[in-house]
Amino acid sequence: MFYLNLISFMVLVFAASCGETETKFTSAKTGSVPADEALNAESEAEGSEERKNGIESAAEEDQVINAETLAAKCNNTTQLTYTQAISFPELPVGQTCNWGNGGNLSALNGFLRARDEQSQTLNIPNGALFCGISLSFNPSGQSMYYDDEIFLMFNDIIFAASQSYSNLLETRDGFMRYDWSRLVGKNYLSSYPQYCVGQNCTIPVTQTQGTMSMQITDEVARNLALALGVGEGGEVGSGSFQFKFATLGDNDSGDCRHSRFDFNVTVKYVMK
Ligand SMILES: [Ca+2]
Repeated sequence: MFYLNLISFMVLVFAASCGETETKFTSAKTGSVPADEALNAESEAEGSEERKNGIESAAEEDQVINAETLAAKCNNTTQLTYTQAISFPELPVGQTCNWGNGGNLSALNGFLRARDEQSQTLNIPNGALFCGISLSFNPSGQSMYYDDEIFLMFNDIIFAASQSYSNLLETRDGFMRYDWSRLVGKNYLSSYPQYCVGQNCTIPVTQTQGTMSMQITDEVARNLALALGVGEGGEVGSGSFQFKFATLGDNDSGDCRHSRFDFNVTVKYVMK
């Protein structure tokens, strides 16, 4: 009887302590921190040094940037605006397509053989988190002309391409990435569609004077920032982002040329 009572007592103590533990666990999970943010904070905490106090812990959690927290930051913080003029100088006929050099092949009709690439740095402040991005093309009123095909990139993410090579190029984090090494030597066909990261796009066709336009939703702009690394905790900003313009050719002296190509970029952002 004594042993039975002892066992009953121990069961009761065990049950009571389990209940207490469960209560503590539940209370630790409740609060104002969203579930996803709490999960991210927990995974971030793995392997990190012990924290000295709760204030430091809260400060580190604030640095977790993902699609949800970036959208909340953009919606709940006064957004700043940064505008910059981007200009890619003309590449005139006869001075282009460095055939056989710098990763280019010799001229050969009907194949992607050579390209010329230009870049312009976006001088946005360090720690800027993108909430929106808009491009205003041809602000000088000039239309553009190119031969044979073009790519406009933001770092390696393709914003616009006169031909989509989704069959050859890699798509990561929802964005197709420019990589010349995957294109060089491949067939140059006229059957590929145009490609655009935005909406309501117009891209002039090869060897035809025209203007480019596109609209980029705020969600796509935030995803761009995340895909380019602003959620990884480092200083991302000035010098980290470049617009790039590539013109491709197959075989003739007019290839890789383009007229001056201008646009104004406006970034809406909040500070990290
Ligand atoms: Ca050509």
